[in-house]
Amino acid sequence: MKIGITCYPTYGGSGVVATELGIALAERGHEVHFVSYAQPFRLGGFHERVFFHEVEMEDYPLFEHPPYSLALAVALHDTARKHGLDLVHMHYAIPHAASAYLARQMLAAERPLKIVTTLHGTDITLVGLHPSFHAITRFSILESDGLSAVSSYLRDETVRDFSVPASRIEVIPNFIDTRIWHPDVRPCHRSKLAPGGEKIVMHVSNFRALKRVEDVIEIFARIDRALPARLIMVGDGPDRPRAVQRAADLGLEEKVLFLGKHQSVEELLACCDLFVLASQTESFGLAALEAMACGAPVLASAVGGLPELVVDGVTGFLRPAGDIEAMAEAGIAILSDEERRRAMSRAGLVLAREQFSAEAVVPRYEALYERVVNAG
Ligand code: GMT
Repeated sequence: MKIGITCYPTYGGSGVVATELGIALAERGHEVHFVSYAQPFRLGGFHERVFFHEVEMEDYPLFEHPPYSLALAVALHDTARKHGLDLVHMHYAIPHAASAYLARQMLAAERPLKIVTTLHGTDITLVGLHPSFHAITRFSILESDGLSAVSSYLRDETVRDFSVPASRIEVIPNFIDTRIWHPDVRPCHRSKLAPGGEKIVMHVSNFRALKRVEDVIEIFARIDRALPARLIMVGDGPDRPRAVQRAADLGLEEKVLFLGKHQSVEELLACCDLFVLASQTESFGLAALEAMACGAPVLASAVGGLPELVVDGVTGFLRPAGDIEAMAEAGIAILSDEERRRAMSRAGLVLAREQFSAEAVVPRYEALYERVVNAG
């Protein structure tokens, strides 16, 4: 098939999944055309049958807010026309699904163009709910020929808040490439991150408010009182200064390392003893899956789609969002019992490989594409 993919190209789980999907589809013989305002950051190097088309935008003094949605519609239309795309797959509904709808309408007189939209998270649970976006989000979701959501939780939210029939949304979970995300990634950085042999606690995110990064610091402070540990904070975003300040206030500057954005997160996760994701909401929690695939037990909030990924008491622990004491207690329970920690690590690895690998998940997207294209 010839498939167009649009996603946010910068740091973020939806862009990561879209990029990995495109690469996996190309490896399986499909021709993949990424259409976005910049090259997706995980799309480094040459991949056979993968192409990138940058959305061209003309700046004009009248435009305080340049109309990216329109430029994207034109780029999708042109790419579909020139390369004979069978379908375009939009990751994150806003504004991508609306741009795809426009492209389809523009092309309608010449040929059909099918649209698949994958709902990822705040397109449904936050941004899409705002009155300025709700109607267009609902319209463009309903106009898509195929729909998927990354968790049952997100499907149910979409049904409830956008009145989309549940039967129209297929739940296809996110996935990881197990060639990249595995426990024995080299080089190993353990001796540099924890020179005294301390346990390594890790958090990876974009440091937005909903990630509750200050909670991560508080949880670590309690773990640190119980056993020798280091906290590695990976990523960057608006709440990083608050987290840095909280670590300083708690006298943890020597024990908490803020690494900022990192290109090879798998190298870090491979030496992680406990991954912490204390989010307020999370439709899936891709970072937690990446950690599991690298062999780290996960301590996470029992919110959104996280219970569909983390098996409480088996691959890690789930505790209420914001319950710092309960989370710290669970973290200490994992880190102070190496046999249990290893058992959780093994269980997480098996789950990641069996249910959330590219081999397990990508065929489900292919089946969705087939259905959409053959629907006439
Ligand atoms: O929805 C967002 O806030 C952004 C989005 C992203 O691009 O990172 O994150 C969502 O999609 C990811 C990939 O499917 C999921 O792993 C995240 O859980 C989800 N974020 C939220 O639901 C807050």
